[in-house]
Amino acid sequence: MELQNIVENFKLNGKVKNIEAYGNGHINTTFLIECDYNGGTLRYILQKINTNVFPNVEGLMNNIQSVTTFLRNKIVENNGDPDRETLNLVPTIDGNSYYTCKDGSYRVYKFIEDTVALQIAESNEVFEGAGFAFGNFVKMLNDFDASGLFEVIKNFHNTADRFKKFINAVDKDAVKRAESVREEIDFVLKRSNICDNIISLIESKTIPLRVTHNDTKLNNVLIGSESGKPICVIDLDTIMPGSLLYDFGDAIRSGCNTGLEDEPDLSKVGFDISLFESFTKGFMAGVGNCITAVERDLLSLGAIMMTFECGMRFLTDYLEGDVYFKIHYPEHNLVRCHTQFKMVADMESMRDKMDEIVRKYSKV
Ligand code: ADP
Ligand code: GN1
Ligand code: MG
Repeated sequence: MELQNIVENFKLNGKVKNIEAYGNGHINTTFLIECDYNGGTLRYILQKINTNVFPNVEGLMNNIQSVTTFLRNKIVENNGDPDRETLNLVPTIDGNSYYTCKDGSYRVYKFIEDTVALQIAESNEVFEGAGFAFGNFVKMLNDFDASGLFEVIKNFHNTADRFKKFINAVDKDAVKRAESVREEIDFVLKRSNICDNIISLIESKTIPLRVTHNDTKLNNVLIGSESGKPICVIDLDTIMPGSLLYDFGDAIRSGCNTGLEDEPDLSKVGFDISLFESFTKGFMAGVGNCITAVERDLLSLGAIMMTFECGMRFLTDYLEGDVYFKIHYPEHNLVRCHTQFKMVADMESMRDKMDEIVRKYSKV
């Protein structure tokens, strides 16, 4: 079905004049819709939901609906702007949160104007702001009732389970790539003993299970184009019970890299400790006293674990024949794996400094 026919099923204002591909996500397929409206242009985001990754669209969309409704109320209470500070779903003509046809399932969000999604932290100030936004996000959801949340991807950040899947992929060697990535496989095997570090702390209740975002990549927070201040945390597909260490860790993984996640020239890739300091400062301010002392002491572990896990996921996907992440060329997942492993090695060598920084900004 043409995209034009699909968008006719949503309650858009104005007349659709253009639809084009948009953004840099690895999972969904995102489009920008432009409408003529009152002599100007009104924009929306259309997304085709990746049902390979999210087979239960109903459960996924119920999560997003309930979390955005909850956040809206919080933002109003805090005298914020609920039309910009959280995602706003545009309902279908039938009043549903998504539309399904033979081509797949689609949803529409209001476009948040005058913002940018950054692939790389442009300055310490901007990254400190992102830290505040993600810390505050965990804080805002502190009293959200998680019992109605559907677990969209089971074991999403269970690194021990990810390790098992990795070993299966190596053993199966579906596309005969294992031999060519022996070094990368060894990098993972050498760290097999750390894989259950976070999950066992959750299971023993040493750290709390919270409602977390779980995909706190830098480009999942929209930044004001003029102000450089964080405006809205987006990409709410993976909101689920999880650990604060996941959210802190994944943001460090993506934002403290001096290069892009898929930079082929590894001399440009590395862990920037000054960006780590900025993010930590912002995150601590945003999360306030919602963090426990045990969580605080594990933040740098979280950063290493999330980066390691992500590199292992890219390598697993490479071994399985690129069935999960969108790729733009055959070695793309391997290139991504290399950047993550370089970051892991850098962080391992700077762990003490990272811990010192965390303590400097700790409020608990
Ligand atoms: P994916 O799960 O594929 O990463 P995202 O939901 O993160 O998909 O969207 C992809 C990109 O689209 C974002 O990085 C951002 O640039 C843009 N985007 C998404 N939602 C909005 C919105 N409501 N307003 C403006 N830009 C958006
Ligand atoms: C995916 O959806 P996106 O592009 O923000 C992935 C994350 C990875 C990230 C790596 C649902 O995030 O877990 O960390 O790519 N999302 C999902 O860039 O698997
Ligand atoms: Mg995204």
